[in-house]
This record gives sequence, C-alpha cells and structure tokens, in this order.
Amino acid sequence: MIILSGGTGTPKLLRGLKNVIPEEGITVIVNTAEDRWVSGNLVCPDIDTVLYTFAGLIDEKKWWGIKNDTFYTHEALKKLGYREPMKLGDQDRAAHIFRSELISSGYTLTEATERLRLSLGVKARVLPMTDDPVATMIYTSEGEMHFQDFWIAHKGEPKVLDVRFDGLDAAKPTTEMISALSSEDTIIIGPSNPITSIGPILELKGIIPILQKKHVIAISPIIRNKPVSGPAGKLMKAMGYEVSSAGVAQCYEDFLDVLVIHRKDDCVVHNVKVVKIDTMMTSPKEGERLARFIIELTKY
Ligand code: GDP
Ligand code: FO1
Repeated sequence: MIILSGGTGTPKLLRGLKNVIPEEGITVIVNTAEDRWVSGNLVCPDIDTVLYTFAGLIDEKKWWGIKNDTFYTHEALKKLGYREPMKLGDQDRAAHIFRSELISSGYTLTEATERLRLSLGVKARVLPMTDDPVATMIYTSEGEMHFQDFWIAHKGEPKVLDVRFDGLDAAKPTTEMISALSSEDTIIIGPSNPITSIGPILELKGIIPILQKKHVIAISPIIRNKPVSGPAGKLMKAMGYEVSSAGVAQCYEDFLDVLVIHRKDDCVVHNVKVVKIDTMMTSPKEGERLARFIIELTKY
C-alpha cells in the first residue's frame, strides 16, 4: 500500500495501518517542503514524524518529536543567547545530526532516510518526495516567512496572502518514489494539509499524470468546516478553496476517485465518489478502524 503523507494526520492513520497489515507492505511518500536547517542540522519534520510513528517513538501529544525527550541543548543554547526557531529535543536532534553528517558526506536525503529507517528498526519504506531542497514560504501581511516561522514564531496568526514553494520548479521527484508510485494501482492520500503537505508532492514534475492513471483515494483532513489541527483551513482559504471536504476535493480534482469524509460531515462534494466513516483518530484503535475501511476501498 502506498500513501502520500505530511506530518500529523497521516501518521495517525499509519499508526493504525501498521497494526492491520504487515509494515513491510507499506510505502510512504513524504513531503519535504517544511524541512529546514536549524542550528547546523537538517530538520525534516514530516519524515521524522513518519519514522518515529513506525518506530513507536512519536510524541502522541504533539505529533512531532520523540516522547519523553529532553531539551537540554535547546535550553543551553537559549542561556547562551541563541533562540532556536524550532524547539528541538535532544534525541530528536541526534537524528538530525546523523542525517546531516550523512548528507555532508555525499548521501542523498533518500539514502540518509534509509539509514535512519534501519537504525530505528522501521520496516515500512519511507521515501522523501525529492532529494533537492524545497522551502515552503508563506507570504503574509507581516512579510514573507518560512512555513516554520509562520507556524511557530508567529503562531500561524498573520493574514496569509500567498503560499509558494521555493526550489520546487527545479526539484526532481526521486526515482525511488516514481517507481513506487508507478508500481501500485491504488494510491492513498492521507488526511494531511492539502496546501503545504500534499501540495508540494503534487507539484513535482510528472506526479499528476501518474496519479491520473491510478485509483486515488483521499481522506479529508477537514471535518465540516474546520481542520482537526494545524493551519490547513487558513491556508486553503488564502489559496481560494472552501474550507470543507468539497474544497479538499477541489484541491485534488485532476485525479481524485474517492474522498473519505467524516460520517457527520454533510458537505456536498461533486464529481467524486464520497464515502463516510468516523475519520477522527484520537486513539490507535480509531486509526485501525479507518485503516481497515481504506483497505476495503482499495479492493474496488
Ligand atoms: P499541518 O499540521 O497543517 O502542517 O499539516 P499536516 O499535513 O502535517 O497534518 C495536519 C492535518 O491532519 C490537518 O489538516 C488536520 O486537520 C489533519 N488531521 C489531524 N488529525 C486528524 C484526524 O484524526 N482525522 C482527520 N481526518 N484529519 C486529521
Ligand atoms: N511545532 C511547534 O509548534 N513548535 C515547535 O517548537 C516545533 C518544533 C519541532 C521540532 C521538530 C519537528 O520535527 C517538528 C517541530 N514542530 C514544532 C512541528 C512542525 O512545526 C509542524 O507541525 C510540521 O512541520 C507540520 O507538518
């Protein structure tokens, strides 16, 4: 099974899916446009959340970082007068250091992710969307800023005028992710932010034509008129989409076959088959139930 993922909603589904089908049979294609160099190391929030979820390490209260991590280095930097733009845990930082050392010695991000995957004992395949640097920039009433600054330092508050992905035009999808996508009949798009998590994957050259030949099932991250978490609503609105499952369907209109929406969401969605179930995944069991439902849909 192949799934496109960002960093919060889809990992909740993966936490369920790995208890329902063998982990070896899961391939996840992950957004890298929210990646950022912090304190000398490359932080890849979405890749790490997916890896930590499979490894059973994810902090399930925040859905980023490692549970029970300490923040000694982050606090020590603060005492020295340097405020990191992201609050990095000590164990989480170790993964960033390992990744950055590998990249500095010539490994690609895909190869470095594979090394981390093996070290963490993850059996699923985790594939970055590209090995090239891409940065999500949010254009706001307070100026242009990196997604992480918009979300963390500015608490997602400034009015959003536009969203752009620096480096995306020149970025190549990896051969690993193209061959993974090409080898499956059905592609799942997890409940992730359609603008800043799935959007960059879709904008890579050649991805939409592949998806148009596949059976594509997406799970809506919007329930009624609100995202479960994060800035998806604000960003969808800024980019001219309705904040609803109909808006999500519109983001994917070029290739979507089935949209899974919450059973209490009475949104009218045109031109795509809609199926309903409880899509809230507060507990692992709820993720498993949704995973079983999705597996049944793949047997169309
Ligand atoms: P970001 O946090 O907006 O940058 O986006 P991510 O792609 O990392 O994931 C967050 C998305 O997952 C949000 O749009 C949420 O609405 C969605 N999400 C989080 N938890 C759930 C859940 O339990 N069910 C559903 N359907 N969506 C969820
Ligand atoms: N989100 C926050 O709101 N505050 C943080 O300090 C923060 C640190 C952080 C460190 C590592 C990491 O992998 C993710 C982190 N996040 C933090 C989450 C991140 O900003 C976003 O939620 C993801 O990029 C969304 O996909």
